[in-house]
Parts: sequence; structure tokens; C-alpha cells
Amino acid sequence: MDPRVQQFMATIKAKNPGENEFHQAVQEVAESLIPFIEENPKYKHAKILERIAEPERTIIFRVPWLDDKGEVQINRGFRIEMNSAIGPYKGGLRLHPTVNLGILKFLAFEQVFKNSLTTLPMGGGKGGSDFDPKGKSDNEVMRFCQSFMSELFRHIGADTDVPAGDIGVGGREIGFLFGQYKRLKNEFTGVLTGKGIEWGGSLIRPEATGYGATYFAQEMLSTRGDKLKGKVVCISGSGNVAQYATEKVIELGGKVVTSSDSNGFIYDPKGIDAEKLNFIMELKNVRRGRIKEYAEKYGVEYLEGERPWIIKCDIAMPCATQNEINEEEAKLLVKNGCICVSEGSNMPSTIEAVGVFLNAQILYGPGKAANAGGVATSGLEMTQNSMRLPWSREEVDEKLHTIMKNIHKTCVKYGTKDSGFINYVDGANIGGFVKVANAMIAQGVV
Ligand code: NDP
Ligand code: 2IT
Repeated sequence: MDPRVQQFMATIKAKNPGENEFHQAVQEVAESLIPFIEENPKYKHAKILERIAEPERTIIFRVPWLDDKGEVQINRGFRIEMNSAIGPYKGGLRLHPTVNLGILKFLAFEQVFKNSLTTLPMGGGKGGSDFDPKGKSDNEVMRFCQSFMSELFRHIGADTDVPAGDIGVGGREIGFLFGQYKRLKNEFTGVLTGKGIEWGGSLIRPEATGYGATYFAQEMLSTRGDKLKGKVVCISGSGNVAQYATEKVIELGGKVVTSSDSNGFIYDPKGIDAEKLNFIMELKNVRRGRIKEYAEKYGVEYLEGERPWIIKCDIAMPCATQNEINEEEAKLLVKNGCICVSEGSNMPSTIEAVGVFLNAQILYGPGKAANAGGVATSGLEMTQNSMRLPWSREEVDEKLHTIMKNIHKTCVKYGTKDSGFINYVDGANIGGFVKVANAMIAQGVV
């Protein structure tokens, strides 16, 4: 490791003990930025890197709620307001038993760069709770969401901080959260994104992250004169991002052969088609069942406790969670002929796995660039809310597609090496940094 990075990371680790995912996210960015900052000393003098790694505000609160048996349950709620240099804090809420301060700080930190890359005026934030929605009734989820919002409402607002969905938070939860906010504030505003289409939501927002990650893969492939048509694609996860990545890959002529959840994955060598995808959507969004059922229904293989990366593919799209591709899996993917990785999830590859992809010089699109279509379309939802005018599906999809092409261009601008190789990690980190850093300098020492 570069000694300058090592020194910087020693301070980060000492100040944020035990927050491993946060250390990982900061280290990956510092490796790109420290050489860039040395060449651009104005950022060094203003201590931008040190400032950008410290949240502007961290809110931690108690979330008590009553379960269906009338018993009191207590969870912990968080909102990390990371950076507001270029717009209101913006980023999702995650409900998962693994949620802790370090995980949300890594997500909020990534969000700052991602939101800047979208070209829209959004700062970075993230929040959530260690509440586990699995196995809970709709009423329990509602009571939790109402209690969570009963504290969160005083910290957010359409011009202050605009949360959205992430793992465990989809349309149902956004509805409960929005209802409680509206009741407490007596205001109908665009304080959350991912809202229902009848009450201020944007068309294409549910599809946007998966579609965007697929558009980003298309852009990367085009730099090598290649396209998605005919490619075999391994996708992990079976939630929001995975479902719509699968839909767009199929539409563009690719063959998706895997789908997964936290218990295992299914391998369908004939490919998931539109009808099978509908089954997954109903299974996951309505019945809230396990992916194993797909294997039983279609008579394909189910690999319990395994991840899809052992299957030979041309393109890998991790769409489940952080650190879901380790070094061995990355090596196996490359060995099996994988030429492109487009990350739908946030930080799915470990630092070692990223190293494998970069050394092999395959097309590697990191999450903060490849999955930025979700938050970009949240930005478009905010615009429509401000105008009080909705756009059509086609309009929003076209804007999303243009934004993904522009993010790709930014990565090419800041990430192309003398050899011609495009390092999308450097491209996304530096490309996302510049606008935020310049805004921070312009706004003084705040
Ligand atoms: P969902 O809750 O809709 O789906 C999550 C999927 O990932 C499920 O299949 C889930 O399986 C699986 N998963 C979750 N945690 C784990 C785990 N620890 N190990 C293995 N599998 C796991 O979430 P999203 O699709 O919204 O989010 C997926 C990823 O995409 C996350 O990294 C998120 O941060 C990122 N992202 C989401 C955006 C959005 O707009 N929603 C935007 C940009 C990025 P199971 O059901 O078994 O838990
Ligand atoms: O990680 C992400 O970018 C999201 N979960 C979406 C955030 C948003 O505000 O739409």
C-alpha cells in the first residue's frame, strides 16, 4: 500500500474503531484520490479528504414498537448526514439485522461520490435500522415504520434530507414512512423518493437501479466494440435491483442464468425468461418466499449456501449486498472468461477482488458509477415533485439512459491510463470528488 494511504487510513481506523466496511470504502477512495490530491494541492491545503470522511451529522435513536402479540420490541435507528456541499442529503434507508453504524457510514460515504456523478444537485446520506422485516406481518412493518419516522421526521425535509429505499425498503415501507411524515408535519412534500405513482412517485424509479447498471455494462462493452446481445450473465440477489437488471438484460438479448437470495442460488442454463422473471417478482415482492422455490417449479439446480460466481459467464452483475465477491471468486470469474463486472449492489467486491479485476484489465464498473441510476431517478422524482408535473415512462427512461452515458464518460475522462486501459475505480472516485471538493472549498471551512 502507498505509505500516504497507509498513514491516512491509520487515522481513519483510530477515529472510527471497528467500522470495517467504512474503512474499506474510504481506503478504496483514498487510493484513487491521494495521488490526484498531490497533483492538485488546493484540495490538500483545504483538507478536503479528511473533511469528506467525517459525517456532517450522525443521528442515532431508539425505535420501540409493538409486535402482533402486544410485546414491546426495540430497534436502533440511524441517519448519517454525510455531505451537503452540492445539495440536500440524499440516500436510501436499509432495514436488515446486520445494519450498524459502520455499514451505514460506508454507504453514506459512497453515496456522496455517486450522487455527484449523476450530475444532479444531491448531497449524500444513508440511514436505516437493525430491524429485520423477514417474517414480520404488514402491520408489524407499519408500526415499525411509524415509530422510526416519529423520530426521523424532525431531521429530514424536501430541502434538507430526502431518504429512499435500499435493502428491505421498497414501495410498502416508503408508503408507511411517507404517511407518518405527512401526518406529523401536515405537509405533502417530496420528502422521500420511491413513492407510489398515485402519490408523487416517478415512473421508472423502481426499475432504475437495475436498468442503469445494465446501461452501464452496455457502455463499458461498447469501448471494446462489444455488446450485450448473446452474452451469458450471472446476477446475484432477487430483490429490486436484481429483478430489473434481469429484465433489462433479457430485453437487450443477454441470457441471465442465475438468481439468488441469502440462502443460495438457482442455476437455469436455458436462461430466465420474462415468464420466469414474473414468477420471481411474485415470489419475492408478494409472497416474500425463498428463491429455492424457483428450482422446484422449473426443475433446475439449487445450490444451498453458494453464490453464483462459480458459474461460467461473460458478465457478472452482483445485485445483493456488500462483500459478496471475494478474491477467490473474482479469480474464478476471470478464469472462466468473465469480461465485464457491473455492480448493482454497493461495494459487492472486496478490495482483493477489485485488485483481481483491475489486474486482469477486464471491464470493471464499481457500484458508485454502475448503480447510480437509482438515485439519479430519485433526483428526477424530486424534480417532478418540485414542478408538480409528472413525466412519462419514456421521458424518464431516456433521461436515465443519458445520465448513465454521462457517468460513463466522466469515468473515461478521469480513469483512462496512458496504456488506454480505463480504470473505472479511479474514474468514478476522482470524477465524483471534483465537484464536491470544489463546492466545499467555495463554501469555506464549514
Ligand atoms: P432488496 O431488499 O430488494 O433485495 C436484496 C437482495 O439481496 C435479496 O435477494 C436478499 O436476499 C439479498 N441479500 C441481502 N442481504 C444479503 C446478504 N447479507 N447475503 C446474501 N444475500 C443478501 O434490496 P435492493 O435490491 O434494493 O438492494 C440490493 C443492493 O443494491 C444493495 O447493496 C443496495 O445497497 C444496492 N442498491 C440499491 C438501490 C435501490 O434503488 N434499491 C440503488 C443502488 C444500490 P434475502 O431476501 O435472502 O435477504
Ligand atoms: O444506494 C443507493 O443509491 C440507493 N439505495 C438509492 C438512494 C436513493 O436516494 O434513491
